Amino acid sequence: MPAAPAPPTRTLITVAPTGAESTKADVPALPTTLAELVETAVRCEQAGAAMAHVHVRDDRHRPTLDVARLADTIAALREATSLVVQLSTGGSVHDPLEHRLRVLEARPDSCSLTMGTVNFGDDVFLNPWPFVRELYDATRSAQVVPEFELFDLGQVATLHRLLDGDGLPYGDRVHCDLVMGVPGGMPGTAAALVAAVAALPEQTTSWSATGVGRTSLPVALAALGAGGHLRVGMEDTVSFARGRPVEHNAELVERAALLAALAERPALDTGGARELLQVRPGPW
Ligand code: KMH
Ligand code: ZN
Repeated sequence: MPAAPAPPTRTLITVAPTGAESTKADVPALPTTLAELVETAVRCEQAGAAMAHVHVRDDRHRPTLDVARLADTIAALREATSLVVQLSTGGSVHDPLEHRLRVLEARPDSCSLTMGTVNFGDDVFLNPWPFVRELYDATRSAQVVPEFELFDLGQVATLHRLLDGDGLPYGDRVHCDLVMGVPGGMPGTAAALVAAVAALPEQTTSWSATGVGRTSLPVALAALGAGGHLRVGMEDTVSFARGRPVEHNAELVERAALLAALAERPALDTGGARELLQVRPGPW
């Protein structure tokens, strides 16, 4: 049996500040305007985040994949922070596949790339195999580093199929994010995390985990214990604790940075994140 890889000495903290599924009306603290998003990004970088997983909203706070708006958002984030900017190609459960493919035209550093279809609460998050392959191919043409998002063990198996058949991504690094606790996906438990990590392809160079809703803390603790990185943010949980809404994404990043420091793997800075993920160097 091969020796387990040494755990990383630093923790990549990704913040997912907005998402596409919560409404501004339901969650007024959600950063949906460009000004709110930039202010959030600045504070989250100060708190220890090195990458932002970004969903963009329109003037009425609804999810949008408008390419010009995405490009303007990337430019504003690059102006105000040195965060690695990862755009969502998942969009909302209602976004058509062709709009999701066009996200790469905005030229982010990184993008999410989900390895299969999953029930998503009462909806379906659609990722058919031909779409996964087409999007993967597009990431390489656009020199965008994908983050492989894995919602269940079947998607881990699909990642093997993709890498074995189509080869390594741009930058040659394979960074995965286990998205756990979605109603329809794998549960946000330590047992599920250990099973998923054990099944990751040998080409994997780093992985993080995200627990949705009340699985946020158990998943973060399990990820740190198993040598993983962390993703936190209001895309994934809008409660800081039982009965206590999140007031600002920075609170979640601060808590993640504290947990990482306690695990003696303090937060990785943005330069370290660029090195880890091998995103394409600027100027853009
Ligand atoms: N909004 C979810 C249906 C991603 O960003 O790539 C999909 C999602 C995943 O958020
Ligand atoms: Zn997302």
